[in-house]
Amino acid sequence: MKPVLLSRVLVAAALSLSLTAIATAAPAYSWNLSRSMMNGFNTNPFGTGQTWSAMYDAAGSTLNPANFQMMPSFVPSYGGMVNDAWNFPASHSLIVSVPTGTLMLGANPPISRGTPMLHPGPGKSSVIRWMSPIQGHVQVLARISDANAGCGNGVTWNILRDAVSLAGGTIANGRNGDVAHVQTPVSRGTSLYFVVSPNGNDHVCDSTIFDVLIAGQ
Ligand SMILES: [Ca+2]
Repeated sequence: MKPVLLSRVLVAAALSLSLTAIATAAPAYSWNLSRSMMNGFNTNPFGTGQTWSAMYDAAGSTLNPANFQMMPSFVPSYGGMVNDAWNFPASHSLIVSVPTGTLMLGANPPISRGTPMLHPGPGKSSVIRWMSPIQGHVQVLARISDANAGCGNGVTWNILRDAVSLAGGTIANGRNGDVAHVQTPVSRGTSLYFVVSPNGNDHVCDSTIFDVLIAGQ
């Protein structure tokens, strides 16, 4: 092969390798609430890109995002338990939390480290927001279950896209659970809200597991 031709072949090969490298580097476009909590929960918003926020409904259980506010206080080892929490101090037990070890709540089954948990206050919803960094469609898979069957009357839960209800239900006290699978269009800045409300004003034993995976398309 002539030197000039060989040089062209090598340049073409190098360009091809370069283009291949660019084409295989894609963002994950998936958001796992537990993973985000475990990789840094002491800021609010939290998670890579700060897509998640711990919030509460300042007006009660209105399901109206205009009333949702950021949880103001981070409390490591909330209540002396292996459970880091964002809370609203003026409302007893209104928290968004994540166990930092195996969490025992009374005689209930142990709750694993990294399990997303919400506890509403008296008449006030606990809320997690995910704010979309992408334009497109997402699939949301969530499982909602009662973490404390020791007392109370269960909870209601909802998933909202901005002010629009995508899914919801009521979980009776005990170990019952619901599964939500929804698909929705999103724009950059669209919010999805994951809401746990006390089912009336009875908030006792309302610790609720809300496991969430969001996958973009
Ligand atoms: Ca309740």
